[in-house]
Amino acid sequence: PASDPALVERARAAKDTLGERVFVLGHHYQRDEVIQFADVTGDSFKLARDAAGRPEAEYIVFCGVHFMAESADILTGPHQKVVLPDLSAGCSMADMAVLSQVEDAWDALAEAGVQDAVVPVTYMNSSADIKAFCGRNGGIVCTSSNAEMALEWAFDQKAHLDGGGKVLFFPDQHLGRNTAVLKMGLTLDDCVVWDPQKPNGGLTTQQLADATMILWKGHCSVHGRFTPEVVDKLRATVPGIQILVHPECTHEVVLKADLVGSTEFIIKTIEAAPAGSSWAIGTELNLVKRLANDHPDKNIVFLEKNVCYCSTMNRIDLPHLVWALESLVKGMVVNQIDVDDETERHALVALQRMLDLPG
Ligand code: CIZ
Ligand code: SF4
Repeated sequence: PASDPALVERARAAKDTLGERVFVLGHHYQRDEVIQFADVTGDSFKLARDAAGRPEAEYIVFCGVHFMAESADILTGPHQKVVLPDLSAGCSMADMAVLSQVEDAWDALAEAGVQDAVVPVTYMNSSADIKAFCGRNGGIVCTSSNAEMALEWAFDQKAHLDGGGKVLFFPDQHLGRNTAVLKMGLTLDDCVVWDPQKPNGGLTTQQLADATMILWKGHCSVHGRFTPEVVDKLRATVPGIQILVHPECTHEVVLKADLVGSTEFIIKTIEAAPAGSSWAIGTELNLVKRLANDHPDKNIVFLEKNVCYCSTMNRIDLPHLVWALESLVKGMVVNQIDVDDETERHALVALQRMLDLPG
């Protein structure tokens, strides 16, 4: 449905009034009604970088979810204010790794006598205090575009140890497993899953000693729902269809796909695809619909009908954006995301390690 013309007009007017003072970032999974007002679009990594490249903008309005706005706040200057148009736009995956749980796991690794060999690696989709934990404990942040390089970096930190190092990877077990097994040459047997709901993660000391990848039991409530069966069905019914999925999908789905990669990779792949080619895409629905609209010469379908939008991404709608922008016009900064200095300092260490990765 087209967005309400009166709201479109109000958003435009507020943006015009604010001019260069405001910079609006739009994540690929956002609604079209919001994306039309984004100065730039991107995945969480690109948006954080874009925000850092706009020191003249007094206000960064982040159309995405909470952890992304936190990362933007960490990577921008103290004079810049980051606004999240709806504070309830969280990420269920990020919420699956709570700092106290991660600290408990860390202590358990010490008790098992393996902590010295472990490097913590957190996916960008985590809260600022989890990133700060990684900064304080020799760890690094990664995204779905650079997870392989981040794991290589992590194992390099412990290359001097007999038997090498281990990685504690959170919150997304699927990205961790897919990267370890499909990119790093590890086997499924090298991976164990740490369940924060169970004592000692549900693992024995021997299992912790033997594992190379300790995967946090977290997942994305959207990407985790695609199934391998639907891939088989599509291949049987649409000749020549290619399956393109995000690495947050389960290992079984990724194994059956033709191509796997970050949202930026998915977009580039579709842009480069020949006219007439057929694609089933396993990522958030707003992005898949936009790709289908923008490429009418290609046959683009959503991988699985039963999977729906990311409900928290969708909380940012045009009324919330208008409210945030009009408040700024009146000099009121609503829904500011302000990470405390101590957390910011340590989180920046882990983020900087990622930004310093080659490539
Ligand atoms: O699933 C997400 O939220 C993704 C892919 C985020 C991002 O942009 O890295
Ligand atoms: Fe979180 Fe998944 Fe939504 Fe991304 S798509 S914000 S990982 S719940």
